[in-house]
Amino acid sequence: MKTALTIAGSDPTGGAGFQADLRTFKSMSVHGLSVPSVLTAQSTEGVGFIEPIAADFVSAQLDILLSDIKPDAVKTGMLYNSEIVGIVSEKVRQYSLQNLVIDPVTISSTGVRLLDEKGLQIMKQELIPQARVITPNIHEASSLTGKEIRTESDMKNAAEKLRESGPRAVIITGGHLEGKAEDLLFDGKEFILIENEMLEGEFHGTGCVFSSVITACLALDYDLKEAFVKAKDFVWKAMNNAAAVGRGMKILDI
Ligand code: PXL
Repeated sequence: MKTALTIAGSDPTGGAGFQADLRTFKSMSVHGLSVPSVLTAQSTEGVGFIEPIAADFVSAQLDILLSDIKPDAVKTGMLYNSEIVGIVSEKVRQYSLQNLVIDPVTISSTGVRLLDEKGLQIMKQELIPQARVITPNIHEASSLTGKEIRTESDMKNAAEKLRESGPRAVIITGGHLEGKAEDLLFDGKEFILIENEMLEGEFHGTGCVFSSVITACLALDYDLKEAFVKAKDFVWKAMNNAAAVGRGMKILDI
């Protein structure tokens, strides 16, 4: 059985965070491993409080797990601060973790900051260069490059710039360009753009689920283009069947 590890935050709603990652891995028939990096108090209406796990304890979770199991793929989600980003980068290097997918979670859909400024810098310097692929949304791609993204050509420029920072590939999701939802893959050679029509409504956890499908696909030995097509299709279907389990954002049907 293939295994995938998520190093991510806890979302009690199960819509995002490691709970959504594990549900996605399960639905892709990959065994999920999980190392929580931060706890959140939240509902479908938004994030209330954030409690990071002590970096030493993140480190202990990784050491004990990784000295036993070598995951076929690994993803990172919400890491919150520079200490946690630093430990995760160190452990990725120490255990030569392969198929690393970085979802550079920086801000929640409701506007709460999920990675501090120093954490963002360390992520750029130490973690991103080790990635097989990074999967920022448009806003995260803007924070990482320091440039606003409005057009398809801005998206392509951002993908090129991000790839220069070291990952083998970049996928920018959630372009809202001319009424279409556009996702872009750049692997250093070609750009692949996939378009869908926009769906009405507020959805929670789309980025987590998208990057988890990519991670599961890499664990299953898909190539990155196949993984990209699969992830886009998976999220599209899960959004179409999303449910309002609370008063706020809809949760994807994984
Ligand atoms: O969707 C980004 C995200 C990731 N991880 C956790 C979150 C959120 C958004 O709220 O809470 C734990």
